[in-house]
Amino acid sequence: MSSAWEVNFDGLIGPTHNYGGLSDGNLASANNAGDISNPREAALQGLEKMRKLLRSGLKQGFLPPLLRPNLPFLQCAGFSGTVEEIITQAGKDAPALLKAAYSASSMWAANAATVSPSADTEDGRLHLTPANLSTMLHRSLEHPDTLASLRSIFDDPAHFAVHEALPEHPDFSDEGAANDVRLCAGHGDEGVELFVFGREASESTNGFPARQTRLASERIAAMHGVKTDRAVFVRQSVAAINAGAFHNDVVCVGTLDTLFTHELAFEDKEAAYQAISDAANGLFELKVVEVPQAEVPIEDAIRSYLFNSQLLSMPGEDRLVLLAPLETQETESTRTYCERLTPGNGPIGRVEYVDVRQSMRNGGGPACLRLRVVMTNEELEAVNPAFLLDESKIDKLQDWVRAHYRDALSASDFADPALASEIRNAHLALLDVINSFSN
Ligand code: SUG
Repeated sequence: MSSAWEVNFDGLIGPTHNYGGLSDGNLASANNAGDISNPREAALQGLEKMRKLLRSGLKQGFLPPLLRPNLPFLQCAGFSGTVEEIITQAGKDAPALLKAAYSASSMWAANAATVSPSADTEDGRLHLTPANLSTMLHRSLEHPDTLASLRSIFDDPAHFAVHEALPEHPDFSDEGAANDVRLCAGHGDEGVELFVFGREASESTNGFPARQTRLASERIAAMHGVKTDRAVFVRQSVAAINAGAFHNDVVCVGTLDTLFTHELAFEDKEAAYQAISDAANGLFELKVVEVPQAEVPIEDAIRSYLFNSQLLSMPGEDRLVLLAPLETQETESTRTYCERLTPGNGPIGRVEYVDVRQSMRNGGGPACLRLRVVMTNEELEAVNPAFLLDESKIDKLQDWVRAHYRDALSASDFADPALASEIRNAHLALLDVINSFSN
């Protein structure tokens, strides 16, 4: 087995975290719309989750929050003048656009990009493509800045290829790694890349939006040079999308040779398992841990985010650990399921719970908050070290959060231009913190 690490790059939760109700089909976002958020608590919860993984011996990185409000977007939408004038005018004429411009949605790093580790690609480089996130207005604003961020982190073309996002058209709707699962024997070995789509490019669907097209997944796999017999394209079930699984990672997670999935995640589950097994031929034997609808109804899976957990191979443990949100422990069917799961002989040996409630109330669990990047030792040497964390860097980021974040925020605060300058100052201070990490 060639050695490689799974590095989790978490989105550092930005100072404008708020409950905008912006995501149709995401029940948590709709149910908590208009509530007052606590950006400080949100960011501290996210950083504590990163600390927990570091302490378990895993490698942890971060992606900085994008600067908000997104003034270039407001300018393109016809607002002009000074920053104060743009914000005041947008607050009066188009509060919905101002809310989109203020969204901190880049925190959900699982949607930042699709990642193909070097073991899977024709040219032996690690490939990343930012997701165009074209289905939701507020999320479609992320990719140009995400591209810049990824290019500054993965900045050595000998090892990394960071592509531009796919064209912004509904035919190419792409939501990144949230709809992908990579399966393999060991992280450094060649793997199978499972791409889950909700619709064909030309298809219009009823009910909640299907945010990923098959065409988008296919073009990314081709662009990354994933070998055709190792790429699998599977359709997400309409039932799952309409129950609120706006990304596949709300009903399915996998790592190494294990796929942990709800019975209703895929349109044709037997065909999906068979296609993965066929693609894994000669590499590994697929283990499927399927949660029956009779034990955990899909509504409970979505409410509790059982599957939006991080499935981790921890140093010194021979079975996998499921890092689930506290809501999974508080929902009876999922708690009972987890209690029964671990004493068995299966691949998941332990469940731990983590508090990311602020993010959860917008539909983002532990798995949404991280982008998994499998990296070899040489790639780790080549990556920009400022974005790889140790505990003292986490302490410094927490100090920065405590100094600059509000403990209460709502959309009604956005029309005040003073908030924008407060946020800008916070970002300038963050740049200083990140610069200090490079030295
Ligand atoms: O895209 N929520 C995000 C949640 C993303 C979760 N990511 C994964 N499943 N990987 C979304 O729907 C809500 C923002 C608001 O309503 O203010 C939001 O964008």
